[in-house]
Formats: sequence, structure tokens, C-alpha cells
Amino acid sequence: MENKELFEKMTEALVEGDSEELVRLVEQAIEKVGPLEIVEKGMTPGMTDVGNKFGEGEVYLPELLMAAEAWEEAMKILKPKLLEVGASIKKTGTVVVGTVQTDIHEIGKNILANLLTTAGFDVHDVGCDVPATKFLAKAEEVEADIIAASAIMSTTIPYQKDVIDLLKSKGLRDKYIVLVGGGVVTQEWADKIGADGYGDLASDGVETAKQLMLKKKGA
Ligand code: B12
Repeated sequence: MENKELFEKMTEALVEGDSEELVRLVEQAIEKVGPLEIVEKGMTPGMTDVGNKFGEGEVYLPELLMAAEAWEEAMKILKPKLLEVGASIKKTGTVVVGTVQTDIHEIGKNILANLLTTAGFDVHDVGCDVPATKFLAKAEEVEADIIAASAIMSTTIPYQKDVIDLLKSKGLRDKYIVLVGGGVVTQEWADKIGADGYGDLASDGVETAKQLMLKKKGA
């Protein structure tokens, strides 16, 4: 099967929430395609498609959860490969990644964590529904360079501001680079709350993280 066809079939399998088929296709693809390309070209379009269909009322919660489950199953194969790629690169910096308080959407955050790992960052994923204090505690513990906070809902983006406000109140604002992103987050919002960087897609976030690290190291 051509790569393009494999990717299209992966997207279909995700939309149908068919874990078995997705895993079979990923196993087939991994023989000849890099893990990052599989995530970006085969799986991300599928999840985005399901997300849009859910938003438009074309699919319902059970289908959505099946797609999320299929994603997780396929990632069990891909994650170790992504880690191998990341391990072969000189460490770019240390990042604490999480989804903010009261928000349990983790798919976008997981994509970001995987892409950062592949780009050579040392990534500490604190999970979802994470209060600002936990982001900071982890960042202090692992001596992070960057805190990347994902928020998908309009009701939860204020908690990204909480992270920045907490840093300010502790006199630590300049110690960390703060990146924000996720569903409804915009550059305008990032500017408004005083974040250092924003990414529409996870891959944009990785580029921004690399640029900001270069700036930090040069400073
Ligand atoms: C999957 C999903 C769920 C799943 C989550 C499963 C999981 N394990 O993550 C479940 C079913 C649990 C869920 C629950 C809910 N959901 Co929901 N969900 C979605 C859905 C369909 C897709 C989200 C997703 O994963 N997208 C795919 C990923 C890849 O996209 P992404 O998260 O935006 O991430 C990309 C970028 O934004 C970026 N990125 C993400 N984070 C970061 C961080 C940084 C630093 C950077 C740089 C980049 C970056 O990288 C990613 C890829 O490039 C969206 C609809 C949609 N069309 O988006 C609704 C949606 C987000 N959900 C919504 C709602 C309302 C809810 C519920 C309140 C529903 C309810 N009534 O119970 C609950 C909330 C639970 C909670 N407290 O958090 C609304 C939010 C409305 C709003 N604008 O505020 C949406 C938009 C649906 C809708 N149209 O109403 N949901």
C-alpha cells in the first residue's frame, strides 16, 4: 500500500473508532515511515475530523470516546519510537506540559508532548486538570525552561492566566518561558495574558519553543 493510502485508511479507522484496524495500519506503516509522520499525516487529520464532526453534531460522545481510545492504542506503538527519535537528538531544553485546571481534554496536549519529545526536549507531562501550583511545583522540581499550558475550552483558558499570575506573584515570571495553546486559544489571548509564545498547532508550538530556547541561551 502507498503511504498516502495508508494515511487515508488511518484517518478512516480513527473516524470509525476502529482500534484494531488503526493498530494494524500503524504496525504496517512503522516499517517504512517515521513515527512523527504517522502522527502528523495519518492520525492528527483523523482526530481533527472526528472533532469537527462532533462539534457539528454529526457524531456523538460514544464515537468520540472510541476515536480517543483508538488514538491511545496506536500511541502505545508510536510513543516508544518517538522517544527513540527524541533520545538521539541533543537535549534542547526541559518542558513541563499539562492541561489546565478543570479541563480534561488531553489529546492536543499529548500531541504537543510527543512532538516536543521528538524535537529533543525533555518533557514532563503533568496530565490534565492541573492547577497552576502543580505546574510550578513540577517546573521547580525538574528545573524546567518552559511551562506549556493547554486549555481547550473558553471556560478554562483563564487558568492559563492563573499560571502566569502565580509566577508573577512568586517573583518567578522571568525564570520560565510560558507557552499557551489549545482549541479556542488565540495569539490575541496569549498577548493579553502576557504569555511568551503561542502555537495554533502543536507543531507551531514546538517551533516557537525552539526559537525561545535559542533566545534564552543567547541571553
Ligand atoms: C475529544 C473531545 C472531548 C473528549 C476529551 C477526551 C480526551 N481524552 O481528551 C471528552 C468527551 C472527554 C470531552 C468532554 C467535554 N467537552 Co469536549 N471536545 C472534544 C472535541 C471533539 C475534540 C477535542 C480534541 O481533542 N481535538 C483534537 C486536538 C488535536 O485538537 P486541540 O486539542 O485543539 O489541540 C491542537 C492545538 O490546539 C494544539 N494545542 C493543544 N494544546 C496546546 C498547548 C500548547 C502550549 C500549544 C502550543 C499548542 C496546543 O495542538 C493540537 C494539534 O496541533 C472538541 C470539539 C472540537 N472540534 O475540537 C470538544 C470540545 C472542546 N468540548 C467541549 C465541551 C463543552 C466539553 C464538555 C464540557 C462536554 C460536556 N457537556 O460534558 C466536556 C468537558 C470536560 C472537561 N471538564 O474538560 C467544547 C468546548 C466549547 C468551548 N469552546 O469552550 C468543544 C469545542 C465541543 C463543542 N463544539 O461544543 N470532550
